Amino acid sequence: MPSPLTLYFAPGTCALAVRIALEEAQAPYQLQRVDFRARQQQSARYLALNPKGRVPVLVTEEGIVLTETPALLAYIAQRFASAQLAPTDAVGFARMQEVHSYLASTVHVAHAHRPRASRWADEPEAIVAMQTKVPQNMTECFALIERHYLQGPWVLGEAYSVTDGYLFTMASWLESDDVDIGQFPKVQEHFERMAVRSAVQRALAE
Ligand SMILES: N[C@@H](CCC(=O)N[C@@H](CS)C(=O)NCC(=O)O)C(=O)O
Repeated sequence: MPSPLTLYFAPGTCALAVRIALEEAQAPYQLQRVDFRARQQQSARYLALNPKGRVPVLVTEEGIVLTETPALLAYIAQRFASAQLAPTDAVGFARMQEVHSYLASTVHVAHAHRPRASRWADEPEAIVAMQTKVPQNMTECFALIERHYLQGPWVLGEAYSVTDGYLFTMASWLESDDVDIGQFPKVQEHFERMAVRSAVQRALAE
């Protein structure tokens, strides 16, 4: 019997997007919770698995360690291809990667300036200045998503994909970033439709 996939995660993080994808794919997987309060992501044992000290990490059935949310989402979509969680044509797949790259490199980083501002500066005034800017930056990111990326009814159009759980995860951070999701009617409607999907509810359960 092959080992199930193992997802290293912490609640409230981008690992939720991967967990949603695993649930949607009905993949056999087990969870390993990383305790951020105990700084377990910086423990020698965890750093041996992921030297970046971040979640998510996905260990495949063959024992291969994968990191970076866009890579994990593409892997799950291809490994469980029958679940049809990603476009198979070249342009559709590239568009999915485009959205994932934007979420990972721009939206996630804009959000991280609130809880993780000390990554970028040491001076308390600089940290406060960066945190103060988060609502504006997140508003600009979601205005762009609303106008250009959310095709409807799902992010990539008619077909549901791993991208939907990724956008849902980032949209779930808006409230704590002091951004009213109601400014973005398509994002809000998508968020509400996602929240009632059974795979999403299973992924949110502890
Ligand atoms: N580029 C990575 C970012 C991963 C990341 O920053 N994860 C955060 C949680 S959302 C984390 O593990 N933070 C722990 C820390 O900063 O100590 C990805 O997209 O997977």
